[in-house]
Amino acid sequence: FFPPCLSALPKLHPLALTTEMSGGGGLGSGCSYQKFVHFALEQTRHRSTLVPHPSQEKFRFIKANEDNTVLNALSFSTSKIRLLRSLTIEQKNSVQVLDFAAFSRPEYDLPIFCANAFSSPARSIVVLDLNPLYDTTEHKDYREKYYRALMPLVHKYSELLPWGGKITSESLRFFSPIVIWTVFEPSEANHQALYSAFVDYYMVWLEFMDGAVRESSKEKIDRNREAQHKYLTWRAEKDPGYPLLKKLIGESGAKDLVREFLFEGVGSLGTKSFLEYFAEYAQEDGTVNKKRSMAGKSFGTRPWDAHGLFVGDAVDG
Ligand code: BLA
Repeated sequence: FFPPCLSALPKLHPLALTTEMSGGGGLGSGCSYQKFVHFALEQTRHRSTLVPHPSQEKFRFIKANEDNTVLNALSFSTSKIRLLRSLTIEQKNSVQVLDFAAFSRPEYDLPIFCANAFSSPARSIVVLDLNPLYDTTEHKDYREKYYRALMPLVHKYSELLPWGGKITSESLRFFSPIVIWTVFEPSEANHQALYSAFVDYYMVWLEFMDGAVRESSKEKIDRNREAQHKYLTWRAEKDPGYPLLKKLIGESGAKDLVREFLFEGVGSLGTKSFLEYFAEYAQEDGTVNKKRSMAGKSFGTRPWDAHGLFVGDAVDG
C-alpha cells in the first residue's frame, strides 16, 4: 500500500517509498525537508563513522530573529568526507529551505553532492546534482569516470522534474550533465518526486564514496583541493540564499554561516581570492561586482545530450 501521492509516480527509488513521511507545512501536507536529511545521514552512517565537524559547535543551535522560523544546522566528517553539512530552514506554512552538501577530502576527486531547495507557497526552486570538481566538457576523463553511467537518471526524472528554465552560464559551469535544475509548484507529488531523486542521487554519491581510492600523488591532491576551494569561493560569494539568511540572522551572522559552516574551507583550503578565480567580476575600485551573471548568457533548455556531451547554445539574458 502506498499513499495516493506515491502510487501516481512510476519507478521511484524503493528507499524513497519506505521512509515514513513526516514534518509539515508549506510543501504540501506531510512533507518536509527534514526527512531528506535524516535519510542521508542514516545511509552515510551505515557505511562510515560520522564524527561531528568542529563547525557544529558554533552553529548547531543557531536561532533566527523571527519566532516562526526554525534553523537546523548539522555538520560531520568521515574518513573520506571532509565536510558533510546540512542546513534546513522551516517557517510555519511558508518558506522551507534545504541546503545539503558533501565535500570529500582532497585525497579524493569525488564530485560535490549538492541538494538545494528553496520552497515558498508559490514555487520551489531546486538544484540537485553531483557538482563536478572538474568541468566535464574540458575534462572528458572526469566525465567518463563519474557521469557516463549515470545518464539514465536524467531520463528517469526529465518529466517529473523538468528543466527549470533559464539558468546563467556562471551557474551552469558548476553543474554536471545529470543536474536536476527545476522549478515547480509545491505539491505532495512534486515533493515526493524530489525526494525520490534525492535518494537516487545520494545513493549514487555514496557508492562513489565507497569505491573511491585514496590519491597518493601530491600534485593531484593539490589539484583536487584547489578545485574544491574554487567551488567554495564561488558559492560563498554568490549564493542566492544570502539575502534570506541576512534577513533571518543578520549580516554578520549570515557571513559567518556562509564562510564557517555552509562553505567551510573557503578560508583554509586555498589562498586565492574570489577575484583571482573570477577576474571578470573585478570592478575599477577593486571590489567584487554584486551581479550574479557577468556574461549575461543563459540556457533555457538542458544543454547536454543523452550521453552527457555538451550541446548547449547560450542565449542572451
Ligand atoms: C534561486 N538558487 C536560485 C537559483 C539557483 C539557485 C540556480 C535560480 C536563480 C539563478 O539563476 O541564479 C541555486 N545556483 C544554485 C546552486 C548553485 C548555483 C545550488 O549556482 C550551485 C553552484 N537557495 C538556497 C538556500 C536559500 C535559497 C540555502 O539554496 C536560502 C537560504 C534561496 N534561491 C533562493 C532564493 C532564490 C533562489 C530566494 C530566488 C531569488 C533569486 O533568484 O535571487
